[in-house]
Amino acid sequence: MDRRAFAASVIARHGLAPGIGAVLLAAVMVTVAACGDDDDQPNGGTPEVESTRVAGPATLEVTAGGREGVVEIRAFMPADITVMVGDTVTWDAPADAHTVTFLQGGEPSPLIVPDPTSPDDVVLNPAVVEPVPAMRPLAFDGSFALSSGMFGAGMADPPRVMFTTPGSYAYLCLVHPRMQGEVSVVEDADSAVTQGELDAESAVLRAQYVEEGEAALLAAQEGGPERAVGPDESSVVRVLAGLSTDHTDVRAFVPEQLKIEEGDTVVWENAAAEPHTITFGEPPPFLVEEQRADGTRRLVISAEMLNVALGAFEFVAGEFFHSGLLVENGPLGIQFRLLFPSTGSFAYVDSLYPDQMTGEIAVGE
Ligand SMILES: [Cu+2]
Repeated sequence: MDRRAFAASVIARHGLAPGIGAVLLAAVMVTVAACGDDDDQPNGGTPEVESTRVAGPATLEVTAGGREGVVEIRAFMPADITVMVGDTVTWDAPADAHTVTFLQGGEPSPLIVPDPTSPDDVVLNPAVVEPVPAMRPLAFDGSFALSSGMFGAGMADPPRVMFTTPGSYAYLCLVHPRMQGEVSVVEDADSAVTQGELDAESAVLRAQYVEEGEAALLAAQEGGPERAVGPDESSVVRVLAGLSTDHTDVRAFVPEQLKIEEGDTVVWENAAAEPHTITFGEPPPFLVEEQRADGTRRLVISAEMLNVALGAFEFVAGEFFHSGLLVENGPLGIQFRLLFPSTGSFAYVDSLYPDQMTGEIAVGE
C-alpha cells in the first residue's frame, strides 16, 4: 500500500468528516515531504547559539509563558520570529499549559463548552485540549489549520513544527487568546534568528513582563480596599480576586488580609482574564478525567466546582462556602458576596490555585 492509500485508509477507518480527512491527508503528505527533506540534511536540528547561522536547518525554541511568584506570563517570548525554510520551531511551556494554534483564517475555539454529546456537562473543549489534526504533523506549509493541543503542566509534550514554505504565519494560544505570535519563514539565512538571539530576547521580555505584573499588583494594593456604605452603618468592602495586565495574570487576593467589623459584607471581584474562585473549606476538584466511548479523553469540570447556591450569603464559621467559577461572561458573573455576622479569623483559598492564592478575613479582631 502506498502512503496516499494508507492515509486514505486511516481516514476511512476513523470515520472522519470529509473536511477533517482532507486536512489529515494534507498533514500526512507534508510529513512525507518533510521526511524527504530530512534525508538531504543529516545535520538538521543542531542547536545554534551564535548570531550567525551555519548552513542547514536549525531547531529553535520559543518560550510560552512562565511564572515568577504570583505572576503568570501570558506571552510567547519572543512573539515574532524569523526562521529559514526547513527550520523546526519548538515551544517550551515552563509553567501553565498553552496551545500553539495557527488558525489560517478559522475561528478560535472557546476553552470551556457544554459537552456536545452530554450538554449538561461542562468540559474543556476537545478542540482546544487535543491536537488538530489529531496526529500532530511534523511539518507545516500554511495550507491547513494547525493546533498543538494543550501542552505543558503535565499535559502533552511541547509541539515541534517544521516550516517548509516561505510566508508569515500568525498563531495564538487558545487557552489565553491574547498570547499571539508570528513565524516568518524566509529563504535568506542572514534574516533568520539564532537560538542565542531568541534566548537573549526572551530573557529581556520575561523580566519586563514580571515587572509589569508586580507593578500592577502594587498599584492595586495601594490605598487599601474600596469601601462603600452598607445598611445599618455597615461597610461593603471590595477584594480583588486576581488581576491581569496585557502580558500577565496576577494570582493574588487584594488585600490578602482584610479587617472588617461584624455585619460588614465582603464583595470579591475577579479582575483577571482567567477564572477564580473564593472557597472557605476543602477546595473541590476542578477537572475530572474520563474516557469517551471512542477512547478519547473527556475533561469534565466537576459539578462541585460549578454548583453553587445563588443569592445573598451569610457566613457561618466552619461551613463550606464556595463561589463557583467566577469568570467574565460566565453564568455566575465575576462577583461573590458574603456577609460576616460574627467575629473570628477565616482563611480561604482560590480552588483553582490553592498554593498561590490564599486570603483571610478578620472580623472584629
Ligand atoms: Cu496560553
